[in-house]
Amino acid sequence: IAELEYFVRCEVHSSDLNTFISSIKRVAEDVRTTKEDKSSGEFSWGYSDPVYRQRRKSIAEIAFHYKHGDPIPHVEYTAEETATWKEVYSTLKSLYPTHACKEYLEAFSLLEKFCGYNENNIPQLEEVSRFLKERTGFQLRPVAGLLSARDFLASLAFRVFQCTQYIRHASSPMHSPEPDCCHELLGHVPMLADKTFAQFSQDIGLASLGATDEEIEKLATLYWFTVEFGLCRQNGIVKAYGAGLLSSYGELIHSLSDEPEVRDFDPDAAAVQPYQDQNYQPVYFVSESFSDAKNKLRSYAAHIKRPFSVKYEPYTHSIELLDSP
Ligand code: HBI
Ligand code: FE
Repeated sequence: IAELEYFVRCEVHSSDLNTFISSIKRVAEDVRTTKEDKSSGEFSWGYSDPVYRQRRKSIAEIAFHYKHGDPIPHVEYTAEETATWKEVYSTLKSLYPTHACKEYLEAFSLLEKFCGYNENNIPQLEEVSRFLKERTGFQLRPVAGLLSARDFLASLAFRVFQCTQYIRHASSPMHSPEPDCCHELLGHVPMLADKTFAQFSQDIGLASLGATDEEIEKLATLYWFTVEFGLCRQNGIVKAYGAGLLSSYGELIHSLSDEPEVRDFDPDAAAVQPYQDQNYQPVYFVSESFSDAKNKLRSYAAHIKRPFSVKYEPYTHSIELLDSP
């Protein structure tokens, strides 16, 4: 804006210079908003809605003040937010019986029974976190938005899943450019209730500790093609287990259609496969089972060069360093 103003002052010599400058400022502001709306991170599709921005700010406060071990504060969702949830929930739910893997379906029905999952209620993170802790030891931690891959993966090593608590803007219920509670609660949570999948997730986290930036990049890509967009074969039929699929009506259908290329899961290939974050994936990886995926990931992780090896100590929830120099 300062540059534009300088340019205008040099080039324009009219009596209504100030009017002209304020119109340029408005254009510049629009350009800035549109640009930021396209990127993810702290800017969302509701960026130009002041009420939505204020709401995001107040829910973010919960995450900023949160300390490990605290109960996660309850959020009183508005009628508009619950209506957005209802649209997402009921639309996606109609696809699950045919498109989701059996581990997902089993956990989903437990969440409906015990955790307030239904189309008229956005489940509370505290209740869901207590459920997961009992099932697989995973706990949720409220987070305000996207973290770096290193920070995000490190918490998985401790069976902590960083979970957003706000919901997408009401203007586009079936699409969100960033994670929101629909993505976390419908995509990630049911899978984290499965023992083997939980172990797989923790193993990616453990592999990330002490890894170089290049290795983190590869692990984040591996995470993308498994935890976010993974497929698996069950009784000869391909089903979805990735959270990015199970929280997106369009991509869930696309992933199981005959459009995309589908390859057998191989961590070495998945870790370097270029991916799409603006469009549907052209390639997916299919695992034979979660224990097969976990074993393949473990041998992949064993080849990562690192200054130390680590072991998770489940009794104290801590990481033990092995053969450190
Ligand atoms: N941050 N809050 C949050 N949620 C995610 O799902 C997430 C993240 N940061 C990075 C990330 N996911 C992945 O893209 C991988 O880089 C690990
Ligand atoms: Fe996710």
